[in-house]
Amino acid sequence: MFDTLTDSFKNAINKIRFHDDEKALKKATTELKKSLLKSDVHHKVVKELVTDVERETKLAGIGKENFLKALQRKLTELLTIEGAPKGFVFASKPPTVVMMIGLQGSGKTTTTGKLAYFLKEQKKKKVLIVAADLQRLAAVEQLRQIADQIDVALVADEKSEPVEIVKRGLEKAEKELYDVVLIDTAGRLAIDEPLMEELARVKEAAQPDELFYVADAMTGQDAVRTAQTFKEKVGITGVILTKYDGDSKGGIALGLTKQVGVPLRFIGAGEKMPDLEQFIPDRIVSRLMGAGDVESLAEKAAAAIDPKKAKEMTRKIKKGQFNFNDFLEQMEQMKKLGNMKSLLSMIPGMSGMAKQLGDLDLENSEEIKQIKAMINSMTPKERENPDLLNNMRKRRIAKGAGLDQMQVNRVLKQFKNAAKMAKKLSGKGGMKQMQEMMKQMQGGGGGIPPGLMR
Ligand SMILES: Nc1nc2c(ncn2[C@@H]2O[C@H](COP(=O)(O)OP(=O)(O)OP(=O)(O)O)[C@@H](O)[C@H]2O)c(=O)[nH]1
Ligand SMILES: [Mg+2]
Repeated sequence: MFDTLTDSFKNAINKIRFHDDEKALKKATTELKKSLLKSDVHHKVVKELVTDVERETKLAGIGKENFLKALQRKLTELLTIEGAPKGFVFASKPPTVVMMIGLQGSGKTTTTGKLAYFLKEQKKKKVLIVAADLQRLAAVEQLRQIADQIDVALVADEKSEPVEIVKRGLEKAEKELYDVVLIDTAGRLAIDEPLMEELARVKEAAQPDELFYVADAMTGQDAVRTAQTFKEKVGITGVILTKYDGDSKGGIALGLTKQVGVPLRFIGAGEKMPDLEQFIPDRIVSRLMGAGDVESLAEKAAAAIDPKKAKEMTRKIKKGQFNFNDFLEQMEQMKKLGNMKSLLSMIPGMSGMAKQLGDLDLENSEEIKQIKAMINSMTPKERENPDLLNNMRKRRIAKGAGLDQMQVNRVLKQFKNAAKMAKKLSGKGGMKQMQEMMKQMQGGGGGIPPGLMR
């Protein structure tokens, strides 16, 4: 997710040589400055960052470690507003009421769904969505589909009007003890008075704990300017940047908090419901510096993986009994974890690997499609016992899946190898083997040793 930025920092860090001197430091800061500007970080932010890091490194003594420390400190400072909330914060008395506001097409409705999904799956909260966009005809229907998909309650009525529907939603939340109420509002093409007036009325009725400004990251510095205007006119408590997976160079995330004076709280990087991440400064800084974000990874995994099932799976793998049903179940769990690329970038030292991986889509890759088609053509017995598959059965499965027998053989072989590998890794010394493998994959190049930053 932060590929370009992480690369900028890595390149600069590597410019500080073993024999450290002013020249090496100058080279590093020049490199940093150049690449941050290229990633779309605002020039004032870049200047401040580079000047401070340079000064602090000199004060502490020029060297890689001091440079890293200064950079880490400055980045954290840039992304933090003293006393402001980080990630999602619950009101002291439920329900926590959140209003989503922003320009047309910025991603309010999708992000409302993603946030509901995050709160339900990761925080185990009871969430209610209120459809207060009654401008656009299809808006309510769009939200209804999202709410159905993630199985979250919705208050909607096409014939009502925004303030009315918000009141109804709050009453329901009060009565039925919801933890969080998320209000999706209408967007406009540009900032205009009628929109601001409507938002002010909805705000008055909702008395929200949070007003999240949803901004499209691809609009670059425009996102910062509109956020400033919404802050002045309606008031906002946080910003959510969407479409971070697109062509955006990502630099906007670095300057936004400082520029707007309101913290960036979440980042959306994909169209699917799990593609939303909390923006917690020290974790993001760790990731930017190539040291991963083990905490977020652990949180995601803990929420998505059922410990009982995981235990059962490990037992099967150890006994070499991993079958096709288990495979399908694992795929379902993986889906809940969200985008593979962003997961990898949370593992220390793996950000380079995440980049090489490109946009691997677990659900839609050709191989996964083939495996799924094959599994669908199997009888329940065959799914449980891959050893049953003799030539006759393979021919039948190939036909049913629309593949030729060679493809079926190849997939089966891969499946068996993977099961064997998993068995090996789950045994004694498995963890060590895994680490060796990771080291080889990274090619030993360039990254900061994860321990260094702690
Ligand atoms: N790639 C990508 N697409 C996104 C992301 N967030 C939203 N989108 C897409 O952006 C488009 C607009 O999103 P909506 O959620 O409908 O935007 P909105 O702000 O509710 O729009 P209005 O209701 O018309 O004001 C949709 O096609 C979404 O799928 C994201 O993080 N990544
Ligand atoms: Mg919408």
